Amino acid sequence: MTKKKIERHIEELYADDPERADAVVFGRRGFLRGAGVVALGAAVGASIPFARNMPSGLIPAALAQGAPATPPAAPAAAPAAPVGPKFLEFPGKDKLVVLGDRPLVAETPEALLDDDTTPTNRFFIRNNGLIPDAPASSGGWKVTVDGEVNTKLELTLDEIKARFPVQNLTMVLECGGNGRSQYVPAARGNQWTNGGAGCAKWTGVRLKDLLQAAGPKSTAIYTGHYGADPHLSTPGAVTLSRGVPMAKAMEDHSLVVWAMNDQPLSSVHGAPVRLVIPGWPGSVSAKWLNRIWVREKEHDGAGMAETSYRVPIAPMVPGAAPNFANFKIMESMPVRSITTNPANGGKLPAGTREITVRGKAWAGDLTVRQVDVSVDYGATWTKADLQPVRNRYDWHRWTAKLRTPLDGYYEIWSRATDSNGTMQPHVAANWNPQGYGGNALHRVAVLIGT
Ligand SMILES: Nc1nc2c(c(=O)[nH]1)N[C@H]1C(S)=C(S)[C@@H](COP(=O)(O)O)O[C@H]1N2
Ligand SMILES: [Mo]
Repeated sequence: MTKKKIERHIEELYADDPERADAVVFGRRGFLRGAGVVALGAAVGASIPFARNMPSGLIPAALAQGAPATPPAAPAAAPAAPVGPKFLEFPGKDKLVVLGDRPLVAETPEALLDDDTTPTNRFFIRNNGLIPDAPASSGGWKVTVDGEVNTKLELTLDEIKARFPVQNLTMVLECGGNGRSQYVPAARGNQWTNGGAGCAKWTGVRLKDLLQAAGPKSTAIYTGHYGADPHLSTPGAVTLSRGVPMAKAMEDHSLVVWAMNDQPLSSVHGAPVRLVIPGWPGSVSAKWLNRIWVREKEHDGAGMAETSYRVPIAPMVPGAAPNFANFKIMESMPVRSITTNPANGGKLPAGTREITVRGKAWAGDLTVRQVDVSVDYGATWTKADLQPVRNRYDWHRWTAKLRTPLDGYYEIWSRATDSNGTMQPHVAANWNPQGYGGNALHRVAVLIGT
């Protein structure tokens, strides 16, 4: 085989059968050297200065799923073009990556999460049903609070705005399935990378104030949330109805909101009014909110049962059939960091000896204690500088400087540690059929001078 042929072969093999490609490149002893270094270097389009640290079993980020929209070109040995992402075309939205058309689901590539506060045009979209028609009057939209309360409330949005103190908070909203694409074997559902999250400024009132106005009875233990979005296929059926324990609903940061980034909510984000219950899977933050049912037991609406938004209590065999008794409701989201600059697949000028890296980190109900960044496959780590949060549930913005001794192919790895001391793992753990909790460290491929 000519060298050219081997190179092409390796890249195709990485696309088709990553495990075998890895065995070919690294050999049985797991060392990357000789022909392996050359072949892998050709496949990623550059020499790999820290090749000696590259662990066996690692599919280079440049070749892995979710890698650059424009993969680094290896001119002579260019592979068949990989199937690229499908970009969203939606009024008022940037080029998000479409994960599903019906229902509409689109994520934000990490590099588009570089803003301090995520602009609405870059904020991810997760619908389970159809987008309801805009109401004739936003102010006249009604929200009912009923169930285990002393006084059933039926308030219009205008009344909600007038009656309770207005809150402005910058908070992360994150889909429960964020990170799902990291699971092997593939988990069921939208294959989010890390882009099922954003951090916006929300304006509204405390859910607690509404609940207290209704007067929860001592039997009130859980909420059930309802929105006006029609079901995809069954007229009249409920699309999604999840809830939270009263203690979470009564937190100061659980809001009923009508504005996002100082603008009235857009239709796709739940106009005219939605919940934002930060830190927990986004599915509890009902859009097009029209009812909060206070329950005397754990809510049993659409999306509460079996393996939906639930994680295993004891680890299960990946790919095995689930035993529903071994699942508990997913509460706080796990710690996560992303590098937002440079972008994955980014190219930097020849001679760049230091990269300034920027990113974000957040940790569900917890805060982030530390973010570490590596440019040598985790052999050494540099502590990032964290900016303080603007309020609880804000994300931490971070920066770090990394030394890049030679031109070539690098991966920037970032990993965060939460306030309990739990760190992002190297690979997604606790496999579950619907792939919740995938929070492996983030890897970004960059090329210097090629
Ligand atoms: N009524 C209703 N509310 C909903 C949903 C939905 O399908 N219907 N999707 C939920 C899910 S799963 C998520 S992650 C967030 C996404 O909010 P966004 O589309 O504004 O980003 O909304 C939640 N609220
Ligand atoms: Mo979600």
